[in-house]
Amino acid sequence: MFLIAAQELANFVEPSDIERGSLYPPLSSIRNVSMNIAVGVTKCAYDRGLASTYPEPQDKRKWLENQLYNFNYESSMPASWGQCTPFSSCRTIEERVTEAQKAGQKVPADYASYLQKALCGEFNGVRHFCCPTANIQHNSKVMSLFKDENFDCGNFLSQRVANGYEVKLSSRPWMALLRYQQFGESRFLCGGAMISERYILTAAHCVHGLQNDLYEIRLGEHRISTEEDCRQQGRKKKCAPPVVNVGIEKHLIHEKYDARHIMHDIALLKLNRSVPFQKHIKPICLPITDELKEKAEQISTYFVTGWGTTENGSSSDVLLQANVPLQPRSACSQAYRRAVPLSQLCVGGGDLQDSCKGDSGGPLQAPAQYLGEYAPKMVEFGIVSQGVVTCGQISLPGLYTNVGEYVQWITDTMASNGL
Ligand SMILES: [Ca+2]
Repeated sequence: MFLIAAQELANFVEPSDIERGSLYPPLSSIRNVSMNIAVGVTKCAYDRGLASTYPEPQDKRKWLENQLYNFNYESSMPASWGQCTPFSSCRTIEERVTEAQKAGQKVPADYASYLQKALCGEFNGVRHFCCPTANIQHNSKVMSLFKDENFDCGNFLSQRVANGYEVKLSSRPWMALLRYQQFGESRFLCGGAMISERYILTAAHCVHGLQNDLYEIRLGEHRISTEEDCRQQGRKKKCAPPVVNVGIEKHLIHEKYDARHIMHDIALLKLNRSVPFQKHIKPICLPITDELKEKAEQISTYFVTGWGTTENGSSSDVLLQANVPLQPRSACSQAYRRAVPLSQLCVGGGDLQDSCKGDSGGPLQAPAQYLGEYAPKMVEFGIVSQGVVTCGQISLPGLYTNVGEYVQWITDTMASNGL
C-alpha cells in the first residue's frame, strides 16, 4: 500500500499539491500511523532518509521499552529526531519545492517519494512533514505577513500618558479584552493583544477549560463604561471610532500547557473574521528575530497596559499603563519556590501600585528597533501569566511567558490554522 502511494505521488505530484493535495487518498489509508498531529510537538524520526512518525512519548521510559520490544517500523532506532511541521516551516523541503516551482517543473520522482515518506499527517487541511530539527524555520508564509511593508505593527503614538497612569487615547491599539459568559453574566476576565488581522495572543490560563465561556473579543476599547471615547485636544474634541466586538473561531492552547505548574502559558485565539487595521485597532510586533529574542533579557523597564482585568473582573474602567522593572530569574525562583526556565520572564515587584494594572493574558511590552526600521516599534516580549493578581497584598514579582521562546509555536500554529 505504502509503495503504491509513493509511486503515485512520484508520477503526479505538482509543487502546488505538496501543501494541500486533493489527488491522493486520505493519509490514513496510506500510512498506518494513527495519532493526533500537534504542531511542533509531534516528534518524528529521520533515519537514512526515511521519516517515520511517533507521537511524542508521554512516558519516555515506557515508550522506549515499547520501541525496543515491539519496533515495527521499517528502520531501526532513529538516527535523529525531527518535528512534524507545515511545509513552509521546513527550510530544506520548502527550498526544494520552490526550486521546482520556479523552474515550472515537477518535483523529481526520488524527492517526491522522499516527501511521501516524510509526510506525517494533515492538520486542518495543511500537510505536515517530518522536518529535521536543524531545518525548522519560522514559517515563511507567516513571516512574509509580519515583514510586509503594509503590516503596521507596534506603532505607538506616544509614551506620554494623558492623565496619571491613564494611557493616551488609541495609543495602545493592540489591546484586546476577552469576554466571557458565566452564570448568565457577561464579563471581561482577561486581556490579550492583537498580532494580526485574525489572531489575538493571550495566556493559556485565560482559555483552558473556558472554551465554552470565552466567546468574544473587544478591540479598540479605551474606557469600558462609555460608548464613545474622546479626548480634548485644545478646543477640539477627538473621538476614537466605535469598538469592534468579534467572535472566536478557534481556541488554540499550547499543547504542552501545564495548568498545575502554569508552564507554557500561551494561547492564540483565531477570530471568526478579519478585523481590518484602523486608527484605534492595530497589531503589536512580536520578537521574530534572534536579536529581538535576546533583547528581552536586556530591557530594564517594561510597560504593562490593561484594565487590571483578572478572574475577578476589571479593576479600572480606563486603560492604564505601568512601568515594571525586569528582575533576575532568581527573584522569581525565590518568590515562587521553583526554578524559572528561560521560557518565562521575571518582572515587577517592589512598587505595589505598578504591578496591579496589567490584564491577565495581556502584553508585557517595550519599544525596540524592529527589522531595521528607524522609529522604534512596540514589541510584545511577554504575556502576563502568574503573580500579578497578588499585587497589593505582597510585593511579589510576576511571571510572564517569554514570547520570544514561542515565536516558532505562534507562527506554526497560525500557518496550520489559516492566516
Ligand atoms: Ca468605550
